[in-house]
Amino acid sequence: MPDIPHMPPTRLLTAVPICDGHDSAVNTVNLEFIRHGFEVVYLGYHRPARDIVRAALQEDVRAVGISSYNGGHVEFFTEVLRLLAEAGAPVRLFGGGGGTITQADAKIMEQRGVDRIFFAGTPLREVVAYARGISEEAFSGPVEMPPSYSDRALGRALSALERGLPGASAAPTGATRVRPAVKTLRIGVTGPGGAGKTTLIDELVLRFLHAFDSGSRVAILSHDPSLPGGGALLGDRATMIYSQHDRVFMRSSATRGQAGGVNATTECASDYLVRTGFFEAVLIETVGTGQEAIPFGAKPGYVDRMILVLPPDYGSRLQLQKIAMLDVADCVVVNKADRRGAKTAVSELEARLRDREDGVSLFLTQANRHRDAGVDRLFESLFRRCVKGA
Ligand code: B12
Repeated sequence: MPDIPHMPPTRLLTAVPICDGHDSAVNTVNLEFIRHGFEVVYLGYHRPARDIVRAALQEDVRAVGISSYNGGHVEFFTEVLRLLAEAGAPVRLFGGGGGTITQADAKIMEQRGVDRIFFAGTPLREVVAYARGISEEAFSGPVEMPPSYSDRALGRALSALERGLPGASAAPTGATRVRPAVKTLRIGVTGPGGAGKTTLIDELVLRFLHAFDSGSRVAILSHDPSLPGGGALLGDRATMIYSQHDRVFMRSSATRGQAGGVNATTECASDYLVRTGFFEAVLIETVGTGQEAIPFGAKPGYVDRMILVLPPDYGSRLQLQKIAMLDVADCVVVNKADRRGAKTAVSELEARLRDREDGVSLFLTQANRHRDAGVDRLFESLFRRCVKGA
């Protein structure tokens, strides 16, 4: 067994099944998990079994927890188990659904391989104790890398990189590029919390899926902050629609004490994804950042394009003088174009960027609007070269 330098937080994934909008219980359970030091990838409600399993493999979680209140739980949990088994992933499945999952149903589910069902009124400390049991197990055996470079293998490789395991930084062997002539484009997306970075990325992904042929894939490395106790809610997937797709590989990471918007292994993880040759683009989304952050390094940094996303209400013109990214970003996006002050923001930014001699483009977008022309322009400016070559 290789030496494990430190024990990172245990990663769990939680979700609510398709046709079910009861997310109150899962939110309560998530909060309890992160308070106790777990990293929880939350997929949101109304999620098909396939989305849950794809996410579990890419995120390389130890266990999946499902909260189901609208019935059909026996079939739904069974389908998740079937897809996990098909992928050869030893991921535990657990969950709850108040009084709607009867003792008799739970018995059938457990016979089929569900690890544990929690009934109505279970004290949350019992749920946490169960998850602690999983984390102790997680590090008791050797880390085995699957032989092929499936999503599961990529997910495992990124976990090994995070833990600094020996040999983890090697590129997969025998990988062939989908388009040998095209260099993987690395795009860093940053900006303050609430600017709409995740929605903008999801819209760029939608355009990617339409513009590129069905063999090409895109990767996303997204980040959320760790709490002082080590737990984190990794919730970007819950707000994404188009990124729940087989052609998208997404990994959610916590900052784990690193300041600046990403974590200590992000650059390494993006290098790894580039070296696989599987992706046309790797998009890196930071946590909401402050004025002094330059998360991808000073220019040229480790990405090919740096995008700064700002909401129109960044404050006064004076605030713009203090934002370090305005000196290095390749694209500045004023998102939420429908908000008051968006046009003023554009002219103030034009003035702020006027002295930049290295070329910077300014875009006005409304990412939450379908087919927004500003997002179209941003996509074309990023991918023009690649799309033409497709
Ligand atoms: C709150 C609620 C709502 C809220 C949901 C708010 C929200 N955002 O979640 C609202 C009012 C919106 C709502 C709507 C509906 N509801 Co409703 N709702 C409930 C209610 C009253 C409570 C559920 C709840 O959140 N409990 C709080 C949790 C924390 O407590 P708990 O259930 O005991 O949870 C424990 C364990 O079960 C377990 N657990 C639960 N989930 C998980 C997950 C994990 C990972 C783990 C580890 C553990 C775990 O841990 C918890 C800790 O103790 C239940 C009745 C009930 N008493 O269960 C009906 C109930 C679930 N709803 C019901 C129905 C029918 C509906 C509607 C279809 C009504 C309608 N006709 O419009 C809609 C559907 C909404 C949708 N889009 O899916 C039915 C379902 C019937 C069925 N399946 O046979 C129920 C049972 C009410 C009833 N008796 O008829 N509902």
